Amino acid sequence: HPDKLALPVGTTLDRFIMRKQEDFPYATGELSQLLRDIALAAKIVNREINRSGLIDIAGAYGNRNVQGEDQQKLDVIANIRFIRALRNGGEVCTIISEEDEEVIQTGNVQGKYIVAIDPLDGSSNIDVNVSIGTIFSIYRRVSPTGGEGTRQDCLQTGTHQVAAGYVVYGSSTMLVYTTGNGVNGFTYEPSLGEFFLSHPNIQTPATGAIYSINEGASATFSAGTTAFVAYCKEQNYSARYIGSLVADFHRNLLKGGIYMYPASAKAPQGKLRLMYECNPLAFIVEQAGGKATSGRCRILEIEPHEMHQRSPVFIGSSELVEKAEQFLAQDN
Ligand code: AHM
Ligand code: MG
Repeated sequence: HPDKLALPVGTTLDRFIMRKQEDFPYATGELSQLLRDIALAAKIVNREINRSGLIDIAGAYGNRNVQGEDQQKLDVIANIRFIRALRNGGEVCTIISEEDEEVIQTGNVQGKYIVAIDPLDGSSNIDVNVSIGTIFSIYRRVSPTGGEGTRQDCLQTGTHQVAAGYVVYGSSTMLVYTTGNGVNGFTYEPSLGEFFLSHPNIQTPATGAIYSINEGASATFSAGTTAFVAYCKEQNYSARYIGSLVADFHRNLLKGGIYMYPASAKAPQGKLRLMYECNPLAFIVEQAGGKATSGRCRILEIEPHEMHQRSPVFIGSSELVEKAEQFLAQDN
């Protein structure tokens, strides 16, 4: 589906979503509404994150909440906020969240969409003021409306995503998403409470000079991963690893590079979750011209059999991922 109109930098997210919807003559606007619900929850979570450093100070002034409860952890708050926004929005029948063991039925039995979400990824970074993120993925339900979303609704392969995105809460807060028609990035202007188009039609460089992996675990890497990391060093690539997936991914998307969370002797399926982390970022990277593989196959084609399933992932610039695949072939 060709882009009928390119929208200028500075377009608000709401307007952008509305105009994109006009490109699809039969669209009912439900997906647009769902994207706006996510953006609203992101603003709320952004506010909570920015205030988090103040909580102890406020506490010191006797400003604790009336019940004297301990402040809830931010990842729990983010989970509650996103679920509430999706429930109130009405378009989503079922949510699966990295924070919840079980599926969440919203009660919106007419809702046509399923959302998979990691509400606050990299939460170990909060205490040290490092960027964190939200990652989401949207599917159309396959079961008929009128009842709860089913297991099959929730366990669709990544190729069935209708939209995916992330929010990075960093030096600026940004929302980046795709509906399968390119990738666009929006930067939050807190004084106006709006996201503005800042990165239209993101294309990731075909190659790059950054590799991102937790090398502390190198003793447990496979032969293929070890050889590829050695190759990156021979090429004099820069090592960059924040330890916050969204931030590492976002940097490499814009600059060119490869992010890896491999299988290891300790974690044979790697660490990252297929439904909440690998699939949404794989959809985005492919839409931006990049690639994502598990080392065995394309991430988006992995058959999920369990909500919280993990997968190894090698994701980023197409030439670097292809190079990694060559080295990883020896493990298969
Ligand atoms: P989390 O979902 O428990 O926050 O863990 C995911 C995070 C990612 O943000 C990051 O890329 C990865 O874990 C880092 O893991 P490690 O410390 O093993 O390198
Ligand atoms: Mg996570």
